[in-house]
Amino acid sequence: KCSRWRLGFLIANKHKHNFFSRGMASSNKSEFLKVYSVLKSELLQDPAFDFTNHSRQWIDQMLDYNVPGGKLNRGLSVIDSYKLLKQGKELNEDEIFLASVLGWCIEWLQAYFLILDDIMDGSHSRRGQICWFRVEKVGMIAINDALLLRNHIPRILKKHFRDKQYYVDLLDIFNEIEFQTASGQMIDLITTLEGQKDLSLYRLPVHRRIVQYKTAYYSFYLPVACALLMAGEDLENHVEVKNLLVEMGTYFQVQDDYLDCFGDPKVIGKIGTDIEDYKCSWLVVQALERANEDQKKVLSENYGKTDQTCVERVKELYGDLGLQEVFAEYEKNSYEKLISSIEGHPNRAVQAVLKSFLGKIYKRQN
Ligand code: GPP
Ligand code: MG
Ligand code: MG
Ligand code: MG
Repeated sequence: KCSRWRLGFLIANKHKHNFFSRGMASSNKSEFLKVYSVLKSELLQDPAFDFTNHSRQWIDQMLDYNVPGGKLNRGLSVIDSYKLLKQGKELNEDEIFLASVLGWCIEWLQAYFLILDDIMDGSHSRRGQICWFRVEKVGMIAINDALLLRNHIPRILKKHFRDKQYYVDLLDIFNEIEFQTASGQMIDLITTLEGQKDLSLYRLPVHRRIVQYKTAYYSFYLPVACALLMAGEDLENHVEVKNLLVEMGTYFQVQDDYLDCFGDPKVIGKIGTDIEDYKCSWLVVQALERANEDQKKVLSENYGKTDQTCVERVKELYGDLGLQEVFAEYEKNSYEKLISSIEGHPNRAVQAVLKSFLGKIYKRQN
């Protein structure tokens, strides 16, 4: 279903699209990448393990393949958010470095999730390259690599934050959010199991719960929570900000569901699998809400099949039901609602953080 030609094409276009970002983000990507190199070399000299050349080389290549090749929005957002929270005050090099380290911890978390998610979803490509577990000689070693990435996070935090008074809060937020994400992934997976018996279970509240947990907390709340902790804030005083970011993260995952089907694989760097995987995607939920009995029959006969004619039949139905327009309308409404909630927030610096986030994702193509 995913020809060599298509993958080759994806790889050829990787650099054209993948290192692209926009919005008010002022953080410097090349400075951020320098911190990646620092963290990598620390991990490759971790005294808790007696590395051989072979094992060191494996980790080195595994990190380069999986950690830095995405849009880096989550990681860069920690720095941007921290800068905005400290408005007016000059940041020293040390503070920028520490915010970058936290940003990388989120990128490490994301790399760990994506390796496993691609196995679970049976995906073929990611960030313009073949999924790690599909690389020759990797296979199921990818599962252990994911475990190592996950274990790198507390090691990085210990090395750089153990003396900070917010150290324990950092460890706690990473643990909490990993738990929420894994729980979201669980409901994504078990909903699929139920849906295969009864497609009518795929409704908006079910979808909302899945995406809130599997995506919104780690992608949107975590970067800001890290910045708030570094700025000396107590997270309990920022429940409003959290709710707003979870809303934004929900919108972000709806975009992901949309792009899975309608995005350009060369730009999103991956080939969608939601239709084949019988996923409770935003698109199928919208389709079920609008379909007549005949169209529902088309869905139940074609959804969840790997056969490309079935996939095409589902896509055609999405077109007939005007889902591209439905999405455009949803996108516009979400943006307006989010902007007005943001403007209702009493703190100007926080408003700036949230607007910069929203600016980065509104109408994104990748
Ligand atoms: C995105 O879902 C969700 C995750 C990457 C979280 C995974 C969580 C784990 C505990 C493994 P998705 O499958 O729609 O993402 P994509 O479209 O990028 O594959
Ligand atoms: Mg996936
Ligand atoms: Mg998934
Ligand atoms: Mg997806």
